Amino acid sequence: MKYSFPDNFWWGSASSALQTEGESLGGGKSATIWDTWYAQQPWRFHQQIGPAETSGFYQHWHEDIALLKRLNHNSFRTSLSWSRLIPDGSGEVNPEAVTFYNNVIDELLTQGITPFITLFHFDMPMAMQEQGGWENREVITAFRRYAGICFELFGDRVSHWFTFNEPIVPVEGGYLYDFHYPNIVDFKRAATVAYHTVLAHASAVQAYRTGQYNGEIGIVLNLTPSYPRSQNPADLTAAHRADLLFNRSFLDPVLRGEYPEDLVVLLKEHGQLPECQPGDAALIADGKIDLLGVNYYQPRRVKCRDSAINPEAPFMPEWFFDSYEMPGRKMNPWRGWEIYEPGIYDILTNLRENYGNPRCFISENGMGVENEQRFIQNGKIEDDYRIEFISEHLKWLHKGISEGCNCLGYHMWTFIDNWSWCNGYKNRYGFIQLDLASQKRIVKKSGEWFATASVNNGFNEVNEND
Ligand code: BGP
Repeated sequence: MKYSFPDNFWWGSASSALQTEGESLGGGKSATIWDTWYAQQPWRFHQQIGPAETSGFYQHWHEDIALLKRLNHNSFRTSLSWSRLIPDGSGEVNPEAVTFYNNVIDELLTQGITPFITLFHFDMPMAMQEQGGWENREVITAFRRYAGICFELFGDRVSHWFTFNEPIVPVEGGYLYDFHYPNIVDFKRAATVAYHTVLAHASAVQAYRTGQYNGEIGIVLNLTPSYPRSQNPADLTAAHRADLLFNRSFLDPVLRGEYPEDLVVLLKEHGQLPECQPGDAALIADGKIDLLGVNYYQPRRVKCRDSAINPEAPFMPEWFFDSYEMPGRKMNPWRGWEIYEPGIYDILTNLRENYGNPRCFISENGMGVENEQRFIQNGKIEDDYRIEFISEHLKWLHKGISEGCNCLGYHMWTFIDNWSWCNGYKNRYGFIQLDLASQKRIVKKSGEWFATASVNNGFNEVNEND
């Protein structure tokens, strides 16, 4: 193989509970913020499709795990649903949920697929949100208890745990940019939510260490490299600040056990620092991880602001930078995201050079495309664009590994077309096509390509891979 990967490289994909399970108010599960928001404002969701309409993993788990096997996955990440396992967030455990997750974990293991389990993937139980969500420190206590229950129930078989998936996203969506419930725009509250999420993460890590389970614990971060428009000092400062706010606000605490000094100074200067309590710093230091999941979809290009700030407008991250549209950039027009494959290499190199080369893997990478039916030939979606997307990213990943980066695997987003939050089923990401109405599943060309790459532990140039 021209691009071959280290032995035991993780080939697989990622998904999440709410985006696949269905039965969003069945099987003893209670509402998450998504169920509530959808009930209140269904028009905020593409084609008014809500979290009850999914690929139905709650019913189809057995068949879906057989499909994972067919795609030659040796590992697979999904999340547990807090509101399914502990419907009121902090009380009784739901036995039906325990049976369901035991079945899933046992079947994955039977099929030789290592389960990677996330504890929180955007799906705050409504019962916890009603208490203030991550703004309330009591929710941190409830999360630690939930995490401990998961470790006790499943830690004998699950040895790769992740506290959070992309914890900055609920901060951005729920407290800055209005794409998650509770649709607040308030930087200080956003900063508090981010800070408390770091504390919740560290608290769960502590619980894991105390229990001395046989495995490792980490977190999944969406690292979005900040590229300045130019080497002009004003552009460099803008990029540095965007990096502090969107990447290092989580990356530094989980890898170094502390916040970057520059970030603290910046927020202090603007009166946006969250309230700290004695013991927080020690807790954060205990939150250092064993394994980092890196989600990479797109770069962030920035330039210095060249317009004045409206003094009446709410304080926002954009006080420090403007987005920059690089001429000639390659776009995924359906999702509106730039495709920049070297970004994956830059992230890994940054981790190697500046963070002690931690154990890590690519935990999500993918391409959401609208109306893929137009690419059907002989009953199958011929998604050559996705094969190109994957292989081009894998080449840069391969280069990173060849230079010494400690990257252990590559998981694609996602296994089967799934419910994408406010975007519903608009952009499809799966290796497997889902017919939502009939629930029929058909493997796409990219799924077959990936299955071959996994078996070969690598690939040649795309057209030579058959
Ligand atoms: C990541 C999330 C996933 C998934 C993916 C695709 O940020 O971890 O849950 O949804 O992005 O993004 P989207 O669904 O917004 O197109």
